Amino acid sequence: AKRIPLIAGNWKMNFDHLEATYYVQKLVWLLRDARFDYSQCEIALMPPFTSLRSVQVLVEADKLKIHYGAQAVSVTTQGAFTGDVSADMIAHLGCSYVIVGHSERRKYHPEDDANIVDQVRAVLAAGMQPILCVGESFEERRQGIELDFAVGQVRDVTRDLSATEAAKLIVAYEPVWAIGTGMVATPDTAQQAAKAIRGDIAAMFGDDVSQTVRILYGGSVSSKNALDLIEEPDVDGFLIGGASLDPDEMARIARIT
Ligand code: G2H
Repeated sequence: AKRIPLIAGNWKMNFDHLEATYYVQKLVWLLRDARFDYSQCEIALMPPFTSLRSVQVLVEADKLKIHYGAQAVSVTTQGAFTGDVSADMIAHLGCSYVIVGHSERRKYHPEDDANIVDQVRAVLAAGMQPILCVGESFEERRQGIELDFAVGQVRDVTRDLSATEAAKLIVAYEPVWAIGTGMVATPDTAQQAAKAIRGDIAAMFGDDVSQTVRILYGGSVSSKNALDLIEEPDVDGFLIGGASLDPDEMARIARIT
């Protein structure tokens, strides 16, 4: 494949740092037991901020081949912003990725497109890769405008990026109606959206960039549906919520992918 698949476990607000340590040890042990080939599929964990240091210590001490990142980031670099965490603070913990614009952040926090653009810039400036989440709600799908909507969300955030910056982007197509509902998108639905997004990235930044950018599917992914989804040519991996909380499930999905 042109692009190495990425499976990213989005833990959301789950696990304290001790549970995180136990989880990482178990996952790595399961993958070792299965003789998992890390060169064929990249694994990333996205714990809450409070567990990032524990994950870093384990990964560095044992030279583990897993990556990790944060679920959100401040748009400012430092100062009087109570409760915020800067991109440099996250990068200094060895993070590779930051999730940006997850639908739960768009809903529960004042994250609009302008704020999401600034998060993307902050992540890139700190030398990490943003995992930009987009996806339509049920209402847009009912109106038949789901592809335009998801493509438009990517375009709104990326239009001012340089091609070099855009090439570092990872997009997660997560239809809101599929998030945490058990209603997974069909492989065809995921492929259509991923293809449309890749096509628009090609129109904006050229073929090289569009063939580099990994486009993940997210929304009720499990070991039961991962195989059919990953066979689609434009689906380059998964952003996994609920199922990622079980290391056995995460290991199964990694092996399938
Ligand atoms: C979508 C996804 C992970 P879940 O939010 O980002 O969660 O797999 O639980 O639908």
